[in-house]
Amino acid sequence: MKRVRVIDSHTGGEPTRVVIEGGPDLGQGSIAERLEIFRTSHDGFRSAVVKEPRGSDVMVGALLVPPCDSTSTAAVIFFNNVGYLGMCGHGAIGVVATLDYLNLIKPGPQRIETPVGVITATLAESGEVTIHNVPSYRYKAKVPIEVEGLGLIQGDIAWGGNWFFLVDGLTTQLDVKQASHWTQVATRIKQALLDNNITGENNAEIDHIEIFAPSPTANSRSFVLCPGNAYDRSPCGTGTSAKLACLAADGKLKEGDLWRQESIVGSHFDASYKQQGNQIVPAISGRAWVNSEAFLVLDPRDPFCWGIRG
Ligand code: PYC
Repeated sequence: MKRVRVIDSHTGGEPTRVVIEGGPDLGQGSIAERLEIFRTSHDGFRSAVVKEPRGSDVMVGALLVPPCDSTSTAAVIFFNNVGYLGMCGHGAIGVVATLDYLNLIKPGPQRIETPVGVITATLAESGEVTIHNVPSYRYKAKVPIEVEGLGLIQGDIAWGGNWFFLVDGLTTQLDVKQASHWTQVATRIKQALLDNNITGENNAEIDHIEIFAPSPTANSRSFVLCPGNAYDRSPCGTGTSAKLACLAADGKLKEGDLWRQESIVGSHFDASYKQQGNQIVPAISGRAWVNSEAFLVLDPRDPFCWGIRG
């Protein structure tokens, strides 16, 4: 019987479950090596923490591991219902809110290691957190693709800590009541990318799809499909980073100017960027709220101890 201490929060409606104690020992290697050990030797722990019956398809897990660099506050591996994420913006905001809740940090900048690079997350006295994400860039613009039920559409491919396909102009309205419709549309776009071997750089799978529409209260509203086919309730920190990279590449947003991204549930991230060569460093601000503290009980006699797989 194993007890795993977790703290749950949500960032703009999107949940993060931070594992505080009871996680697997992943050794002392680089964070990429530890991610590989997690994936190959402890994948049941991932599904036990985030999948039903303890979690849900929407839940993102965050395993805190000792940082490689002593100046870092933490190192974190994010995971979900189907695997592992490079970075996770809403999740990083959730981790910082959790460390604040535990009185482990004070307001100010926190260096956080992730499998795709180091980010800085600055906690304000108000509780707002600003992530300076990994450098982000547009890889390809206006990529045409034939999608079942949509015909020929086009989208940009961009990196924001995960790979995104960004589609504008499909609709003038994104309403949460139509979330299952947009899930189907985005799933068909993802399938078309796979079928046509359209990838990110170095053949990386594009596992996040973003659909944009106008918003009366923000610069843009988005629907974001995550790898396990759940949609992001937050505006997606890595997705907003990818969006900024496209806006910067198109000359539509100047360095330092504010971009307010709204999610399909109506939550917001405020964002801006700094140019770094031909990439950008996005700054994404939002707030997470701790809403649960618990011990998960992993009893191997339970037939669904490791989650409902599939
Ligand atoms: O906020 O970057 C994000 C994110 C990725 C997947 C879910 N949320």
